[in-house]
Amino acid sequence: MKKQWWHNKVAYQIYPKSFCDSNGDGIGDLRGIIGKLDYLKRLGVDIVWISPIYSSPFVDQGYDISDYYNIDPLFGNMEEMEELLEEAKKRNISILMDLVVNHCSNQHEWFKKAMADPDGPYGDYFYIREGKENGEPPCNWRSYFGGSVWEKVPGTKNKYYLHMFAKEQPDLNWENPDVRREIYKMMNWWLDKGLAGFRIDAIINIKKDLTFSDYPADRDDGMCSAHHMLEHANGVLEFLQEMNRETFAKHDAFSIAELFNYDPCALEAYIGEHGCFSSIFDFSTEMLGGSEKGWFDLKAIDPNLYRDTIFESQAKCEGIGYMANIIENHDEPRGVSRYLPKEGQTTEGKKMLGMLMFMRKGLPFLYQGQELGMENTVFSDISQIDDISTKDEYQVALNAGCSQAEALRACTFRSRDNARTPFQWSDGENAGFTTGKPWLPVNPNYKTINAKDQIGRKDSVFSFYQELIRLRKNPEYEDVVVYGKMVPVFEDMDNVFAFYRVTDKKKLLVLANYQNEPVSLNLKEIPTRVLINNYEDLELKNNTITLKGFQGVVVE
Ligand code: TEU
Ligand code: CA
Repeated sequence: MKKQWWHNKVAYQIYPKSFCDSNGDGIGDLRGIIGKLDYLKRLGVDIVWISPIYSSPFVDQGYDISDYYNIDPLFGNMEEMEELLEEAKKRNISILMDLVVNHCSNQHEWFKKAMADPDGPYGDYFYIREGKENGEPPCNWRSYFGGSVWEKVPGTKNKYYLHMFAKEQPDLNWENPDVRREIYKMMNWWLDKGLAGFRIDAIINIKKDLTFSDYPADRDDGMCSAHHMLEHANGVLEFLQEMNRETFAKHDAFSIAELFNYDPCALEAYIGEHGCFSSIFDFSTEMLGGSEKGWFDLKAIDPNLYRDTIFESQAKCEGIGYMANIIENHDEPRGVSRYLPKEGQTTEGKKMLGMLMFMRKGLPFLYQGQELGMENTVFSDISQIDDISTKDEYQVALNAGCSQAEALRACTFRSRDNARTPFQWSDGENAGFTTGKPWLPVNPNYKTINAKDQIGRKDSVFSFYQELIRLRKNPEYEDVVVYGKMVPVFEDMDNVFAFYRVTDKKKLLVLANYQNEPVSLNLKEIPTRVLINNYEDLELKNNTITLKGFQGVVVE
């Protein structure tokens, strides 16, 4: 694989509303981020992706953009953004913004003009179609956030516009070259400002099945999830190659896509040497346990399945491209609450999970608070939920016959708000996140889980992540940690997650005991050095290693 500047880096996602509030309005902001750059540096972060900070009515927390050229006043202003870029540069930190161009906000001027004159030039910036003769929407696709993807154009007899997500997020018509030109212009404008690149939102959706025809219903509502449309939409790569040519390539920018439901045969076209993106997130484990029925039907994730899924995903991209590894993001529950069995949700278990993420091949992409072992929060009532998606899934669960208590339990476990609670900086008021009232309640466990307690404490989750990062950057091990081939071992042992990382010169063995019971493993060679260990001690006799419950080690 051709080496790239970002391969040996460590990336970090900031969810700006919940990171750090500098002015006491209860909402995180740019000044707050600037003040925490040294914290990120101390952890060892090189690349930071900030979720949307553009002007927005916040129907979907900034993923509904009303002006791509402005910073929302909630977060600050353009001068502060420029200051952030400068301050980050001083610390060798690259900044990525979120690129949300499948859709914009219904408050964007393009959409307002389109609604004022659906047959005029701006009407063609969106997908506006005639409804069926009986007045029903053009087809039966269900949006990702529930209900039809079609919404009536006000003041028309039978015209609808398309929205894959909320009705306040109308989809942009990528078939229209003017739209593409406008988008590229905006991207280049930001890249010229000194941005290192973009994280690209929901991008597979930009290509539609232009027949807009009905599909077989997959729920009692007579509709069919919009993601089925993707199987019938051909040609997304042409748009993406053009986007790469017109923007990223010109700036040597870093681009990482949120890519779901893609054709696996096209992996090379996405992230190969001449691919249209630098990288994509590996979401293979995020998909586990999912159900067409809804969140209420989620299945628990077994450690063996977790392991096998990761091995499979690694094998798929070996020699093709370099994916980014995560255990969580702002759309997911906290990884430690989801991928560790209850008895493993301890400091050791959290470290083990972090080790497995950092030691596999790919770019480690931390989500804010992961480095502290932040956990899912508790919700006692649906009214405490902010997230548009959770609200919909709660309704889906009720419609399917769940009791209110069942629906709440299912949806809160999966809720995106778990990851969106304020960052836990200290055990002080509001976890040190704000001096005002936080926009989303702080997780009550902040007294025991917070940065102030963990920074500098040798046995903390934070210090362990620092160690993992130091190993990745240690000149002696960098090559094997960054590029070493991943070779599974002990795969037929239940709850043992183990693999080699191998180059011509070095061989590391990563071992994790994903259960409470100790396990003894007979190794082919006697380890020469222990590089990472989430416990203080390690039982090693000749070539037999005995791991305690949820113990994880890296040995040479
Ligand atoms: O997510 C796209 C997406 O397809 C899902 O992960 C989605 O979040 C999920 O179905 C809802 O539970 C991206 C963003 O990451 C997400 O925050 C936005 O809501 C979405 O796009 C729309 O912009
Ligand atoms: Ca603020």
